[in-house]
Amino acid sequence: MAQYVEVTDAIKMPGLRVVLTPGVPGPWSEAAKAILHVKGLPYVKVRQELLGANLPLLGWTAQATAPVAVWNDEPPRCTWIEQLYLFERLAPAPRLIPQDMDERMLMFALANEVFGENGFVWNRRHIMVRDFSGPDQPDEVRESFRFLGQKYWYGDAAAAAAPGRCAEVLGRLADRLRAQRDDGSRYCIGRSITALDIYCACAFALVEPLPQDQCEMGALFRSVYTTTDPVVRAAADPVLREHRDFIYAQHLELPVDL
Ligand SMILES: N[C@@H](CCC(=O)N[C@@H](CS)C(=O)NCC(=O)O)C(=O)O
Repeated sequence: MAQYVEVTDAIKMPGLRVVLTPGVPGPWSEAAKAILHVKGLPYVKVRQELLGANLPLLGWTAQATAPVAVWNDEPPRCTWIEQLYLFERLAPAPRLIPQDMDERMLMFALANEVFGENGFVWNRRHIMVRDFSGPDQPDEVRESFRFLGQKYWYGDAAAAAAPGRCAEVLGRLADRLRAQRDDGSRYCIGRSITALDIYCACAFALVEPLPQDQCEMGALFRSVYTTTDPVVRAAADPVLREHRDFIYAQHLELPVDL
């Protein structure tokens, strides 16, 4: 079990502090941890309280969500793209942002589809809210997902669009991975790992989580993460799981340390 410090203590510390939600393998947080692992960057884990008010975190970073990365006295980095630039600056090797401009533009475009606002993970969360906030759910589950829905602007239009948005992103990634495979590469772009490989591998947890011996999850979380939506399932080409398993086996920490 990972060690976490409280936000109130972390604020006073120098160096790299990363706010994470203990026990929850959220894709944005797992990707931040994975990048730090690949780069061998030391950091202190800081506790975010799942579904809590997180007032000290709000005071420190002007928002209440995880992950956040804070380096010394610099501004807190609250989104995946700021975190990637920070980690790449602190540890330039191995490079996770392609040097070639065409590859770099492609990587950020696809990464935004997976991890950006209204991308795959965002819309997959809308589907969770849709499926777990109804009157048939136990009170605690329903209230938790209603809270998440309000926090991340869930509504009828968002729910209606979400499966199609998720499926189009998965389809585009699967096409790309197949083309890369035909060209002799197991990676999303070029012939070595980029941040996009990590984002895809971590996002796939919301289609099918890693097995229990590699990522310990409670029964409720496992069922919330496992996709049952027929549109999303149909788009979950096996090449995506093969890529996730390859990236974890070759580059990331297993079992996942929560
Ligand atoms: N701000 C991040 C996204 C992070 C995010 O949305 N985290 C959610 C994952 S569901 C979270 O921490 N939710 C738990 C909570 O709000 O308590 C980014 O855009 O890169």
